Amino acid sequence: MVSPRVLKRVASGAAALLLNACTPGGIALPPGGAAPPAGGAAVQTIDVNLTLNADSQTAAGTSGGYAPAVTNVAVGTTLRFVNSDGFAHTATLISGATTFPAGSPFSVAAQTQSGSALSQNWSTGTLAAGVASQTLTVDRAGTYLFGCFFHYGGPMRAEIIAH
Ligand SMILES: [Cu+2]
Repeated sequence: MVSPRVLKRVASGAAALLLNACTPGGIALPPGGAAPPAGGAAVQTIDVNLTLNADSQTAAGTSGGYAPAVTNVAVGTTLRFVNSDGFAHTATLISGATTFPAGSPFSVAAQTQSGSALSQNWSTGTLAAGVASQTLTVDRAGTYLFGCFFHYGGPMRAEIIAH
């Protein structure tokens, strides 16, 4: 029997196919999900969805809009963001912060994709509905806060802990 969860994944894959003609700053998600990179390790996905991912309290402050709110990853692995929402978002590093700043820490540069390593400045750029981001290599242990350029006050912000 096919679970509702599987059906949802199939539906979002179909949405990605329909939308991938106009997706600056992102890459289309292939049907059936992302292929593992050379070396065989799976890509860990952070879900981007302000509609469905409720607020929660974390050590860094109020999180929301991403799932998990706190992602634990091992150095040497790979991450990516997938926008499962019906409208555009970014996931953008909040450089040097250990708690979420009260006001938006982002400039318009967040709307342009940058970076491929977690410990350096990075942003997914504007991710259209159904689109997956570039991959980020988890290159260094630490705590990394990030948020959405458009909905930082939503709140739309979360945390990655690399160890
Ligand atoms: Cu957003």
